[in-house]
Amino acid sequence: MQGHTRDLFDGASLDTRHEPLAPGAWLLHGFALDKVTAVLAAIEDIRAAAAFRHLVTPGGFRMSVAMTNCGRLGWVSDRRGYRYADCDPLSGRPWPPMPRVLLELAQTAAQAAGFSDFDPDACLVNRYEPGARLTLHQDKDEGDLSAPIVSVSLGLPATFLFGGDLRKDRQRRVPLQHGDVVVWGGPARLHYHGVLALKDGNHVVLGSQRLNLTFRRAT
Ligand code: MD3
Ligand code: FE
Repeated sequence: MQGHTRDLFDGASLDTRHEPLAPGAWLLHGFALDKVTAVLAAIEDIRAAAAFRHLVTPGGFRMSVAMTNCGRLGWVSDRRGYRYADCDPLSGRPWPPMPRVLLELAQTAAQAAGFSDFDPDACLVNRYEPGARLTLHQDKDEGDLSAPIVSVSLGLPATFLFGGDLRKDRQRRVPLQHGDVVVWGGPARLHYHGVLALKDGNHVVLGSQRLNLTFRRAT
């Protein structure tokens, strides 16, 4: 079913349409909205244990997006390359565990998109401030490319760029709002994608930032 809107007791509405973006890719509008308070509390705990930091690419550029991780493995980048690591290179300690509310959100979203046994072992948390962006790339550092990736957007809206299997393939622009969840797997798993520079703004819950969680099966 598509295009329905559920009314809440307080008169606010929860937009929960499930929009197919491409074979294997679904945009679940508002899927995370009813869990936002718990999700933000979980991110606060993660941030306290493993601070957001601007990683450096292998080519020596400081990323404009600030990152941290939770789960058994975390995605890191430095002059030596991109990889998953079981410890935070800033602290030397294991990444904070994946909070149950995050794991359950990722699994229920994957299931809604047709991926029934998603068992993520890594969650990358991206923080965008105005001007921050992610250039076109593929997510291919994961050992298990049969598992989908689940992405949760919070705070300021962003324009997502969503291409094909080749860098040169035509890109679609997909607006992502607070509470939206995207699941991509199967034939869409290696599609090129990116995020346009975040526009200035003030979000009622998160102020002038956007947070994005990506859940992956890294091993
Ligand atoms: C790919 N993060 O961390 S992925 C990343 O908003 C990353 O921070 C993005 O790309 C971010 O590697 C969100 C979201 C996404 C959504 C739909 C897709 C990626 C997709 C559809 C096809 C391919
Ligand atoms: Fe990506």
